[in-house]
Amino acid sequence: MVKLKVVSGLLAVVVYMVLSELAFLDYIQKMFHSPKNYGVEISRQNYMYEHYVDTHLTKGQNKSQNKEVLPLCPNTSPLLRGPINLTFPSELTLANVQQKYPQVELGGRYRPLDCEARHHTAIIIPHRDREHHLKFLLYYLHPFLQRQQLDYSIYVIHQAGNYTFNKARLMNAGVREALQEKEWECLFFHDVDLIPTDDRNIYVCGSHPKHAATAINKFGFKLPYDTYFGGVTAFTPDQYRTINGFPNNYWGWGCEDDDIGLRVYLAKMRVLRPSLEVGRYDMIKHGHDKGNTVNRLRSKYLVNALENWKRDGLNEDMYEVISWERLPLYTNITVNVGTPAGLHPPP
Ligand code: NGS
Repeated sequence: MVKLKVVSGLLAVVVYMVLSELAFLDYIQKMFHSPKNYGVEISRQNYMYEHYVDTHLTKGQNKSQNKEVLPLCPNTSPLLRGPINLTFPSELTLANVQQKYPQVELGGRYRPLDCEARHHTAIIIPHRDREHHLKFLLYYLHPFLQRQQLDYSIYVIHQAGNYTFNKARLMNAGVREALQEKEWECLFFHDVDLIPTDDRNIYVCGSHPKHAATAINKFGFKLPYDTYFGGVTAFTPDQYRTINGFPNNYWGWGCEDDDIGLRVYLAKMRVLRPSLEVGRYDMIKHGHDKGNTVNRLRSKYLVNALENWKRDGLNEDMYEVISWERLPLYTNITVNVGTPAGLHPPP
């Protein structure tokens, strides 16, 4: 009798493991075999439409910087405008953008002047050699966030040197550095070439990780594949710690975003998404950067995510700060992320 129980118990464990493995492989399979640029509708089964804003994260915050206590900002900002059309004036300079937004404090920090913000968001932008994109992003992102009445700061994490780009390490560095400055309640990870075009896409976190860039012009304003988790995503610090942040070993273009999408799935969390009407972005056109060649090992890494995610990520210290500057429109943090041979590889 006891033997029978043990055997059936073991059998159940084996069946469970096989099913989990199959589900995992099916998840990965979809990323590689979905028709690119074709687009899919958001599946209601795996993802939740974000038709509400979680307020539980911010209850009772009224720590004004001034002596006078400001009233809390309204639940829905009266300044929202909905969809806008973008233009990219060729004569625009960073100095113009700076002049346009004098209310932004040094380091790219802003707080509403007439009410106490309900939400506190750090924007983390990985960067190298994309000054042109950065200028337009700052031009549109500052007023976008201000219309949402957020307390926010923009951190640009710049990879030093010429070695292949490692966006994932820059993200982990950005989180650690931003959280040293303030206990941000929400971390937004933002590609430098994506400009949000509808301010109803509120840059706040929810009870699950968020994928904000659901409808990018490049993909016909639809998801390129069901499990796409790239472009702009958001986590509370706790959610980010739960998935152990980004993996550190993706060098070059591709799949580091799929990897964190997978981590969310493996950590048994769900994904919040704005509707396709609201989660709209224009991608500024460009080719692959010289220093960001396609990572040919990316699928191999992704398949190993199941074994690696708890070991490789935010828990490892994979960068060193070279400089930290509070510029008028953003905080510029330049970091050394080294190479696969370490932070100071032998010459
Ligand atoms: C997918 C990549 C993602 C990437 C996305 C969009 O196919 O890492 O394209 O890229 N995943 C795989 O290759 C499995 S984009 O057009 O924005 O450069 O984010």
